[in-house]
Parts: sequence; structure tokens; C-alpha cells
Amino acid sequence: MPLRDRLSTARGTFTGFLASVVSRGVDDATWEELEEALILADAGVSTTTALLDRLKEQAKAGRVNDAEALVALLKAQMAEDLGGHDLELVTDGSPAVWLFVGVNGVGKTTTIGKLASREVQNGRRVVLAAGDTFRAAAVEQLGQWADRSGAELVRGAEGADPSSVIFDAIEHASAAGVPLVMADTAGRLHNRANLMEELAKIHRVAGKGPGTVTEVLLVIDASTGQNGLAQARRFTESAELTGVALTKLDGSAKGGIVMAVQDELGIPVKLVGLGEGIEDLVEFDADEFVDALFA
Ligand SMILES: Nc1nc2c(ncn2[C@@H]2O[C@H](COP(=O)(O)OP(=O)(O)OP(=O)(O)O)[C@@H](O)[C@H]2O)c(=O)[nH]1
Ligand SMILES: [Mg+2]
Repeated sequence: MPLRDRLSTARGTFTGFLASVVSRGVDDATWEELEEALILADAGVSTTTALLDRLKEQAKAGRVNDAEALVALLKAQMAEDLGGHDLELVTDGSPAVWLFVGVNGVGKTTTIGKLASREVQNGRRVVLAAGDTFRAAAVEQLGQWADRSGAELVRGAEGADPSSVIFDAIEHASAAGVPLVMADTAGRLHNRANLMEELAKIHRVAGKGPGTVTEVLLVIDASTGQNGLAQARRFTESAELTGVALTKLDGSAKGGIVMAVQDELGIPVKLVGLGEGIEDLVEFDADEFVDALFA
């Protein structure tokens, strides 16, 4: 199913704005309505202001005469702002190590399961490292995803140091010739300094063995709106993030958070979660995404 059909709430985020601008034409109130629509869609104040400034400049240059032209320009500008990033997940390294981090319940473990399935289907062997040693159930959950996806699970003793479990998984993968390790980590609140320090340690230790950490993916629940941005800001301080996996965009999310994350943090949204199933993960596509918002 295409992205646009799966974005239930995000889809049509701007239809209200569209209806009013088409019936009335472009005037001062139009700009105000557009600003409001963007902020309501979770794009954030600073991203919205920057986008509007650029649009107004273009309008001044005479490129916006009617509502249709404004909408076309808006869509083109949004797609340009959101696109152009390299979304490939880097697999160089023997093995390559992908770390998944984020606050509690955002979808880290589920995203790992979906991605492992995709990689295994592409013919790549995958080891899942059960770095969430906080709860026994977390290891079991990852184990189920390993079974469903055809990946191998490496787990440690309950309550073990997550860094050492992930390190062991990397050594195991290396010895077995498995090219890719995906490491799960426990959910952590971004304002808990000790937990954020632990994350920095995981990153450090994971790079000490035979593998190379090529991706650190922050998982954000899209329905948390602007709070997701605050989370992202804190996580960038403790781990060198390479991308964002934005989950639950099939739910009540309005989608503008994608713009805020990329614009304010410069971290590309690489993956989008669109449901709880194993197939419900797509690579982010800026054009398709913008189309969906206006559909
Ligand atoms: N609708 C929807 N649900 C999702 C998506 N991704 C994950 N979920 C659900 O969100 C809930 C939490 O997912 P987990 O993968 O356990 O989240 P987590 O970040 O690993 O959670 P902790 O390990 O407890 O921090 C589960 O019920 C998932 O099925 C998504 O893209 N869409
Ligand atoms: Mg988890």
C-alpha cells in the first residue's frame, strides 16, 4: 500500500487550508492560515517561520499570483526541504552495527524486527543483540522478532551490562561471518543523565570490538509531536545520531514533526513506521510524504 494511503491523520493535514485558500485567493489572511496549519501539524514555530519567509520571498518575486500557484510552491518547497538526504543505512563493516535508541515505548524493538526481516529477505544474515537487559520480557520480545524475521538472537544474563551484551553479539557475529548486528537498547528518558551516559558508553564499547557502528537510529513516536523534537535534541548530545526512524505515523500523528526534526536537527528521517506488522516499515520518501499531507 502506498505511503499516502497509510498516513491516516497526517494525510489531509493541509486539506482545511487548501479548501479555504482555493475559495478565496491569496491575501494576508492566507499567510496567517498557512502559519497556523503548519504549527498545528507539529512543524514547530522556527521551521514554520523559516518556510514561510522563503515562500513570501518567492511570492514577492511575483511567482505567486493565485492560490494554485501558492500551493504548488508550498509543496515544492516542502519536498525540497525534506528531500536530498542520503537515506541509505550503511552496511560497511565486519560486522556493521546499527544501534537503536529512544524513549520508552516508541517502537525500537518493533522497528528492529521489521528491519531485520527486510534485511534477511534481501539475503543478509543478521544478529539481533538484546541490549535491553532491563526487563526479561524485552529479551523475549526481541527473540520473537528474531524468529519471525529469520535473524539470530544474542542475549546476556538478566540484568547484565547492556554494553557487554552488545559487545558479545558483535564478536559472535564477526566470528560467524554475519555482516550486520542490530542492537536493541532499553527505553530511557532523555532527561535522565545517568541513562544518557550509559548510551554514550554503549556507543563507545560497541566500536571497540571487530565491528563498526555505522548507524545510530533514534526512534521517535510521531504522535508525541513537538516533544519528540525535545527528545531528539537530548539524544544528539549523547549519541552521534545518523538518522531517525519515525514510528506510528499511521496513528494520530499529523506529520509536521518530520519537518521539525530534519530542519532543526539536520538529522534525516530515514524510516517510517506505519503499523505493528512486520511489513509496516518504509523508507522515507519526501515527495510521496508531501503529496500525502495534501491529499
Ligand atoms: N501503530 C503502530 N504501532 C507501532 C509502530 N511501531 C511500534 N508500534 C507499537 O508500539 C508499541 C511499543 O513498541 P516497542 O517496539 O515495544 O517499543 P520500544 O521502544 O521497544 O519500547 P521499550 O523497549 O519499552 O522502550 C507496540 O505495541 C508496537 O506494536 C507503528 O509504526 N505503528
Ligand atoms: Mg523495546
